Amino acid sequence: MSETFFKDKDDFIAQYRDSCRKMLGKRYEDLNERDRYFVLASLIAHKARDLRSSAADLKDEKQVYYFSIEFLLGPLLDNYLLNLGIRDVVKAGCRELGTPLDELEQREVDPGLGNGGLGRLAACFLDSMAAVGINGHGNGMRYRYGLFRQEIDHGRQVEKMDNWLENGFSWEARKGESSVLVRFGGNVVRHEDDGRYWFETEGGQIVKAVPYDVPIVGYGGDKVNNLRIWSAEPASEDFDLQAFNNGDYAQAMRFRADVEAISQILYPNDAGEHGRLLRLKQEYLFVSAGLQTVLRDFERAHGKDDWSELPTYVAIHTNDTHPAMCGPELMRILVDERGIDFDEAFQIASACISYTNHTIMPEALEKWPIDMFRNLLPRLYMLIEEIDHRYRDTFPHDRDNWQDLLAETAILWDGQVRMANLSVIFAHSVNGVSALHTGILEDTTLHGFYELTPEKFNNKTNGISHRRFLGNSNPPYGKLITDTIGDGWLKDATQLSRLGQYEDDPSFQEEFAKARQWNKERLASYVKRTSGVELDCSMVFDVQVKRFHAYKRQLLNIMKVMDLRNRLLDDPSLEVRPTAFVFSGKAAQSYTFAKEVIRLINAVADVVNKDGRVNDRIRVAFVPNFAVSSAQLIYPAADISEQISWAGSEASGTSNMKLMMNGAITLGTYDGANVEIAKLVGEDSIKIFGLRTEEVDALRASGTWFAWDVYNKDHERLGRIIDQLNDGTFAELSGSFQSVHDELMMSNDHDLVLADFYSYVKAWEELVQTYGDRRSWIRASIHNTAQSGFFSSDRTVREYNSEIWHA
Ligand code: 7GP
Repeated sequence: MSETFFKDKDDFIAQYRDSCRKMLGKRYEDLNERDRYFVLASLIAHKARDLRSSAADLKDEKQVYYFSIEFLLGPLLDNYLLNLGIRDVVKAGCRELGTPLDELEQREVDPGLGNGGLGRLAACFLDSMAAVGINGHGNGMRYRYGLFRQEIDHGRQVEKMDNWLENGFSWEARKGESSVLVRFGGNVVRHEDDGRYWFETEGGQIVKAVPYDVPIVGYGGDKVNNLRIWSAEPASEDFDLQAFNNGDYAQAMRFRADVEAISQILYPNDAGEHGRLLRLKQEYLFVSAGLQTVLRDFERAHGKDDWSELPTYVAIHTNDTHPAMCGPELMRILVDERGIDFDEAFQIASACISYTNHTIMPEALEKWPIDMFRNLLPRLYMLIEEIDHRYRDTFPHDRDNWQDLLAETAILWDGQVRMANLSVIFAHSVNGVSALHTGILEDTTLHGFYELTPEKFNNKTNGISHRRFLGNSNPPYGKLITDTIGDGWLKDATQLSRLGQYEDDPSFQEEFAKARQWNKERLASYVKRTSGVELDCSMVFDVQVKRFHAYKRQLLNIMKVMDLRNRLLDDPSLEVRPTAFVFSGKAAQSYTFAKEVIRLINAVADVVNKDGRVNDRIRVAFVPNFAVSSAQLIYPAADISEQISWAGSEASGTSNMKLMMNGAITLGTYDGANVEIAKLVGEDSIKIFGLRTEEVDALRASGTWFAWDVYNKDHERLGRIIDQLNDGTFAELSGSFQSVHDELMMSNDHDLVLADFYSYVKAWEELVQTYGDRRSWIRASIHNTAQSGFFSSDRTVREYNSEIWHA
């Protein structure tokens, strides 16, 4: 592969120099670092695009379209160099020219086109689909501003605009000629001719959806797929010419701004934005524009007559409910624009569409008020009403509980359009993202559907791109692995299991320890730079990095630190393995509780880190602005991976996989994919604590858990921590934590922080104790990596393909 791009290092240097002149009219020597990065990225992007056009998708092959409102790509340069097999040549060339590759990479923008797990999963799937040879393309949104940049001021999260396009994005190409029109609002008009009738929408707001394409290079470079992200612009025929011609520029500009607003921002909530008109517009924009393109490509390849062939050549995957309108929109195009009969159109749509659920949090199950929906998308609403009507009409009335089942599964209910129900009714396949989660969908969240159509349900345990999260993120460990078992693991992650035979090998262990140390130092210097906190690299690095959410229980973690501090102050001779607690993650702007927990962590950090009585044994760091790029620095440095959501709340989790792959030991509950990690690594290489799902359910059902009882009976220890939330102990930085205190107590410990507290603290203590036995700890670390091959997203997309997409 590599030779087709650059014959050798000198050839790379020659091409790079040439690009500097052609792109910026300057010599390499006269460019600053940012421009040097820009030229390098553009050169590689150019090669990737070339590769894509020369390897155009074989038209006889089935294409998978992965519809997702988020793709959290992260930096791409290093990933592309690895996938194209030119990382070494480029590295050597850059070094010789003057600016080392890793310095150039610091200049790269980290596109925040996603919130968290769901968006990052979509990006991992793109990498894996291309790697395993599936024609799999992304379809999403190009937000002008990505997820906010997080700054910390006096412990508080402050949100700043993420102007990620400021210096351009070398990897994208605007495809103006492939723009399509998308209509909002208007009136549906019925036409009739010769006994045949059809519908057309007239008027309303017409928006031009403009695609930007990002080539997705698969490992080995054999397959280059496409990610298409859409931007909204005023359609020329609809630009407010009247106002413009009359010289009312302000009015004309308002019109433009109104349209552009649709792709202006990513909603910063990872759980539900119902009720916001703009969000509904975003959802329809990328669904409608994406489907128009899909159908046009199908027609070009297969002609216009046989639409029953569509499912043979096209699979449409809907990533959660945000693209749920794929079903009705596909029907609208088939029925209104291609003259297909209603029932047949439904069959075709259903055979194409599949759906993944990513959360059981009730607040994240999307619902839209019917009025709003109907006004914005009148024709789509008509179709949904008709589908709902037929669903009710043909509902099997022979079951005792049919009325409950119908109430649970109908699309329209209580003045709302229920998007999860819409998704399930259209999809031929419905999946959860871990074995436990799929079970909960079947038994609880989507139980009615499971009773009616069990054959639709299946599990696809999540995965991660091992190339990015081990290969790119952890250079010394990656190199050690390659030196030991060859580089075949980059293509086939199951080869990591060969590390099994080195778990007890002293020299491998020593090299592993060195790599870990290097990663810790790299992280420590980043933490110092970004948060001011000094981390001692001989400490245990205990890491919890993810979105802030009550169910993920960052509060439980920081309360453990508060407890540790209390005990050290009471008994200075207490033996505690020196530990650095590292937190990172963002909270939705409007999620007050989660933001207060961030402030609490920073307040505890402030008190602990400067207290000479305890800071030799505990340190706390909050790393601001968690993003893919900082995540890649954190995972490789972790000794302990905190995965402590209450059992039954986390659909899967993926940071658990990224951390274990890098050799961290999981301290976790039996939740999400932790269950599967535990099964794979065995109990010596993971630490499980806390209530199990059945116990959580039973405790809640029993009505015998009272937070105030715990407080009263356990005043010495747990009660003391609860008091410290609002007695001023941590108030110096920016006040006390009354609202956290109240939320914990008034919700009667909804997230079982108190219920799991002792089990958690005990598990943590036992775990860090074993850190002292260096050899057995390192053995367990290597064992985690060796068992992590299963969690490559290559495996996940292969399962999707063989059981759902059949591409
Ligand atoms: C997340 C889940 O919380 C996480 O457990 C899972 O690993 C990940 O999806 C990928 O499947 N959910 C979201 O990020 C999310 O936005 C709301 O859910 C729709």
